[in-house]
Amino acid sequence: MKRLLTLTLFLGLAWGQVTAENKKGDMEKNERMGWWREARFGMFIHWGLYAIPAGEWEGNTNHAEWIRTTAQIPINEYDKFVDEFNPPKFNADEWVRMARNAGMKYIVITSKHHDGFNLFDSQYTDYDIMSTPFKRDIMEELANACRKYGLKICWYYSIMDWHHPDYLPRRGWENRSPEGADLERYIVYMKNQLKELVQNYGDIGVLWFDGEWEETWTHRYGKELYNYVRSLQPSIIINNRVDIGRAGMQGLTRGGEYAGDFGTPEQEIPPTGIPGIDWETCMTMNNHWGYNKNDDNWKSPKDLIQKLADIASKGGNFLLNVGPTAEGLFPQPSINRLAAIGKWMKTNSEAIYGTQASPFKHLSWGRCTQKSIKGGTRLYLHVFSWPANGRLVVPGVYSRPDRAFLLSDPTGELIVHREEDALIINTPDVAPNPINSVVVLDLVGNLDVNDPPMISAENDIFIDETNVSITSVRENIIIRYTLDGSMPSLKSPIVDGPILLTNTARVSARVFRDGKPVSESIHTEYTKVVPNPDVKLNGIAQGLKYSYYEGSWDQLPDFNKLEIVATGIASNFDIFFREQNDYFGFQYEGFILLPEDGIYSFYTDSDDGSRLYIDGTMVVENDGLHGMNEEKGTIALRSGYHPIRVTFFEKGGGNQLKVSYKGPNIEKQNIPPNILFYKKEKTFNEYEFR
Ligand code: FHN
Repeated sequence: MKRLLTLTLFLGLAWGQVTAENKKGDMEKNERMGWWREARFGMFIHWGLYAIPAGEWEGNTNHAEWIRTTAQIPINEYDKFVDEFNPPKFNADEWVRMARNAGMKYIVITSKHHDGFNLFDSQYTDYDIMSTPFKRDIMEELANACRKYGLKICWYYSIMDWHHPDYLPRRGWENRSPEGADLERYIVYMKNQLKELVQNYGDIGVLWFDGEWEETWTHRYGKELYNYVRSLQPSIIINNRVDIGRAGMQGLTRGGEYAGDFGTPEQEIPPTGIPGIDWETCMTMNNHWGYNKNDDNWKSPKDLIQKLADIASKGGNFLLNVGPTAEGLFPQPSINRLAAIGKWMKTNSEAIYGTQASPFKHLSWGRCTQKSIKGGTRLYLHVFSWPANGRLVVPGVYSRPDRAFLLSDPTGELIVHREEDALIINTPDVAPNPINSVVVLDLVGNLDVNDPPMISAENDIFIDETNVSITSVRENIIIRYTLDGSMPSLKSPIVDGPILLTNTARVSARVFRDGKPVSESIHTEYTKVVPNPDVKLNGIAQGLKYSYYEGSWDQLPDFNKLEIVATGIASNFDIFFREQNDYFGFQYEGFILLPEDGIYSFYTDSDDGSRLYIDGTMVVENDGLHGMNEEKGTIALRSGYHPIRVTFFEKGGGNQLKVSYKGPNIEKQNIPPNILFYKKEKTFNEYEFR
């Protein structure tokens, strides 16, 4: 008994230690992220040697910062730009003043982009600004200007390096031997440079890594690099591209222990807010990050101002890019847009800085951000479509209104009254701002808005039974539900714990208070399915049949119609058999051995497109040109052997394929080789199901 008590005490202390450490980690992160969450708006600057060709090479005008690769410029040819880089009109104070006047609170500049050229004075290479005629440390001048005008200076740093002899892999198109290259030595070089960047220019706000997607960069490296940079400056913020957990251009960090303080959606805005997740959308003003003199496809000031409100209404930051010219100037269209945004921010920045995500799922006329205030909550109603009838309808608000006014006229008052679950604000005929007018609505007490309950279960299919949970964070409410998809009413049962389903059901739920509905209803379908039978097999061996193809595709081709370049047996879904880094594809065929009947989820994480089939049915659709992106599919299977087929293609840039699964008593993991088999002589389709 004594031993049991000791063990319990030890486990209790250990658990307490773990939770205390987690709590300490959360506190440290919240402290570190404070200024960044307050800021909401920053400037991205892509500048380097590539500004000299300005997107044009041998008649093609669609290049930019990737020009060395997209135009396949040999390294010696490209390095001639070093002797030309001499921006006579560069003025750090001017750049920073434009950022500040636009309402931006931080600047992220490319200290080193993929081409490997360093805009700062590094003692670890001559491939830097001090080797140019300019011979001034641009990073130092910009850091000083940021401190002068009260902005945070932040560094973009590319892990991928097309110049350093130790970086691997080489570009598939260039004849540059990897002989003697040592990635570990490159990582030492990177760490030395990061030490310079973090310790030679005062406190740095963010280290914005990029170029993490090539197969040589691993989770171990990413985690180590995160910890290394954190050790140099504990307060620095590091994005999720330091590690390999970013899910493609949608940019958020996939589950698991991947490093990074915030997600990095690129050129896109998440469809909804993501509670508890820090993220920042980075976006160009036209179509290119680096300067392209022919790109006149500029986003309008209206679009940019409304994007800023949209992003803030989802709890994110907006990192808006400028690509300066080789002379050191911001393009005039960029200057104009920064000024227009600044004019709007001059009146309305309170509705952006330090705000939290909207409490509403959708507003027909615009967006909403919010802040806690003494005794209640302040809603900033970003009205894109001004009401013609003088009535701004705010639906599903159950909190008591205190006051309302135009942010452009804080001393004024707007009349507010209730009509059922909506608050109606009487608005003037003319909108204060044609792009986005902010109406402030102060509410008393804890916010109580029309938030439908959440419905969840382990999977949306099941074999015998499944438990469904229906919850809400709102106070003094009850939840009623139906299982036939009908609208819950006062006659519907009340949720008092998990709901056991033994048949297909369309679960609907709605929040009630004092006998009245106080939310919209929400629905989710759960389907009872018969698991696929396994196949009878004999004469099998471990491994997968693979076929290797070469070609240029923008989506998965029908490989069965293409000429096979090579074929063989692979132990797993390996792409190492490829004979080039780009323009290739694979098809893997075999059988997976599953231990028990159940619902199995399969995942492919790939750059570029991939698909996964079980029993001839497509379970995962992850096709298309994209960075590393993971998709999932779920299927009910009997224990035993099931045909599995995976197709994959890579066009250009990074290339990786990961195939994982999850099942009854199986945590999500890469599919291990020991459950993959192939049939020696039969083709893939000649099997009868048991
Ligand atoms: O390849 C880079 C690209 O040049 C640019 O720097 C963007 C900005 O986030 N990041 C990578 C593409 O995802």
